[in-house]
Amino acid sequence: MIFLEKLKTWQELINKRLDHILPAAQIRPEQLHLAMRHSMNAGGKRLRPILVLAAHDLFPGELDPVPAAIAIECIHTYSLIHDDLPAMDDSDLRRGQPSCHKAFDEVTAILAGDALQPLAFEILASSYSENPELALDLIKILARTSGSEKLVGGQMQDLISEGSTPDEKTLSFIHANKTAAMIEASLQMGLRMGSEGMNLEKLSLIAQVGNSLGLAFQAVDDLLDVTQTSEQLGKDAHHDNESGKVTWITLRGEKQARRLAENHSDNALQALVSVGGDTKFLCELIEYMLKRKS
Ligand code: GRG
Repeated sequence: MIFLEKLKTWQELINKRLDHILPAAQIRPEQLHLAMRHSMNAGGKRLRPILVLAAHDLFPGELDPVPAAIAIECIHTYSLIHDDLPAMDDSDLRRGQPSCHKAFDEVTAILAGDALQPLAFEILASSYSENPELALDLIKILARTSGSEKLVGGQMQDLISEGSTPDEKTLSFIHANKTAAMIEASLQMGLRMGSEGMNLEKLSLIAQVGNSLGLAFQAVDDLLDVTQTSEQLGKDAHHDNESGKVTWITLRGEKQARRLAENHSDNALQALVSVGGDTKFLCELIEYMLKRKS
């Protein structure tokens, strides 16, 4: 199957399975479940779940990687809902739709984000209960990644740095934790579920792929923020500048930021060679993520 066809097939598979896993909109309190569904189904690219499936397919095994892929999308979507809140990035548009607090209200958006977090861990615990060691490893990876030293810590540092000029070390800390950690976790979880899932060396190498890919992803995200429109992005464009956010573009200019994205992407491809397995789709995905327009 050619790359774009496979990407679409996997996006559709994730969307379909997600619909079954999410609590139904009719379950009380309806407003909360509607809000969770609003943000989860608003049209995200599903890159993290696809990275889980792609990493699993390097050394495929007998397990179904889709629940783990959905669990990471739950955490990612919660982080977007909370990031959009007035107390954080204050964004009205997300995934081409009104952000959760705009479609509902702030209280509902906070609680929808809150509810998506335990849902992620419930999915992991119940979907892989026949293999408790695996379930525990997946839970550990996702819990650590979404915690105070990674996702939440990166977000905290980002928000306290707003309006000032963070040094390059601080900016790298923000990007490694706010953005790259979730991409790293997606690849690690995928590999952990495959036939080489107990190979510690490969797990460490795939984390390097994820770190480089995540840093490339963030640099591309910053470039898209200045080059694309809100319509093209499905979220508020030119937001970094308006909110006083420092990026590689502010620090080093557009040309250097593009070069940085390319270098990180090349590093990811190189590290992937050492992981081995059937790397074709994941290589194409890394290249696609560098060239993405939204
Ligand atoms: C609230 C704890 C907490 C964290 C928020 C997600 C996030 C951290 C901030 C959003 C701002 C931002 C630009 C983050 C870095 C890149 C990123 C995560 C972009 C959004 O991911 P995409 O493009 O989004 O994969 P879709 O909607 O396609 O899933």
